Amino acid sequence: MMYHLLYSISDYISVFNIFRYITFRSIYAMLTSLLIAIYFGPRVIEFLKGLKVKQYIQEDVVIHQTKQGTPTMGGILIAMAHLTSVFLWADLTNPYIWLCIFVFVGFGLIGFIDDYLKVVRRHNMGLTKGFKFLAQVIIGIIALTLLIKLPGYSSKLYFPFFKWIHPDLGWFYIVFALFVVVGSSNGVNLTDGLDGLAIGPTVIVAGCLAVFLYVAGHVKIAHYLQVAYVPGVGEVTVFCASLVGAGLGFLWFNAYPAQVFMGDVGSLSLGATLGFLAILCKQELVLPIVGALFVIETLSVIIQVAYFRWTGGKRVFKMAPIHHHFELQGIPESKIIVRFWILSILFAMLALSTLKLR
Ligand code: 57M
Repeated sequence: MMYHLLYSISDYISVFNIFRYITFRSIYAMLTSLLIAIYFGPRVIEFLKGLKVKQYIQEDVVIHQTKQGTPTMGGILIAMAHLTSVFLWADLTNPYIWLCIFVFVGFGLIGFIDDYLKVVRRHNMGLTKGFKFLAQVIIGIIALTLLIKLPGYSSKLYFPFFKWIHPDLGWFYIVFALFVVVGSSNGVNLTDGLDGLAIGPTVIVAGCLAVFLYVAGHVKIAHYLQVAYVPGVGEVTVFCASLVGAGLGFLWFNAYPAQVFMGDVGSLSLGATLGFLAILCKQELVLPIVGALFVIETLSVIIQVAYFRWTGGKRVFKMAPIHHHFELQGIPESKIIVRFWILSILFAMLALSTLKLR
């Protein structure tokens, strides 16, 4: 809104021309969501405490019993700060922005219902796995069908190291992209088991994707780096930057020892949004590199469950996802978290390097 208002008067006051620039608005979108999250954080936490929206910790999680009663559903704070900033700074005539909002809010609602049911039932069980998956698939299909119908967006698949290969998947692209969105959503959800463990890498991945989105939306830079040019998608950099700000603002309170958890309302929504952002800039195959931490967490669960079934009860890890394995080895929680962040930065650097590799 700020964009529309201030840019429209740039004809009379030339200094307002600055609002035309994606880079300028991205910086302010980030600062706005960051400050909103930090300012309203304590109020939202008190509000959640007042509603008794407290995390139920299973008795088997001995190491986490001290966290019993920590308010959850802090994803609401992320959503509030992020959406306000997007409405202020983004070009709301851009269809990609609306699709991002749809995915962010849609997956957030699934998580919200799941969290709400857990709170009402005072148990760690929310929606059934089947229902949650079905809802994720429906939201994903709607968003992706609308996306590939947009002029300028193609169903071609681009490879990071082999830039001359881009097969057109046609309608099958929706199935592939759905796997990316739903997989990413669940990957972040699985990672969200230690203070700041999910939001730190989420911020790093979003920051990295902001670069990819800017490049994909800039005809000259895209051609120079030989990556797919997607007209109009550069505007999503503003959305991405706002997500970074909201994430950092949430981290302010979720940092060890956490005053609030994000809940499924945060994790499902953030994960799906990251997947969708990678799809928008045609970096679906770079996402497993930049988000390798989420992939490792997910793989640790798959390996653990498969091995458990195959051997009739033996385990590869002391407990999956893998962050629990390190906890049970006696490594302090804060050390595991910071080390995972460091790995995440490393993966982001590797992903960015693919821009120059072919
Ligand atoms: C989310 N939720 C956290 C919080 C957060 C198939 C199986 C691997 C599924 C997996 C699972 O349920 N994953 C989904 C994990 C929970 O956090 C809440 O959930 C939200 C995210 N959805 O925002 O509201 C707990 O995590 C801790 N936490 C923090 N700080 C944070 O900032 O400390 C969360 C955020 C919180 C808090 O203690 O209560 C969770 O871990 O439950 N299941 C598991 O992850 C379980 N693993 C397991 O059973 N492994 C098995 C097999 C099946 C692979 C094995 O290794 O043999 C773990 N979860 C629990 N117990 N509850 C392990 C032990």
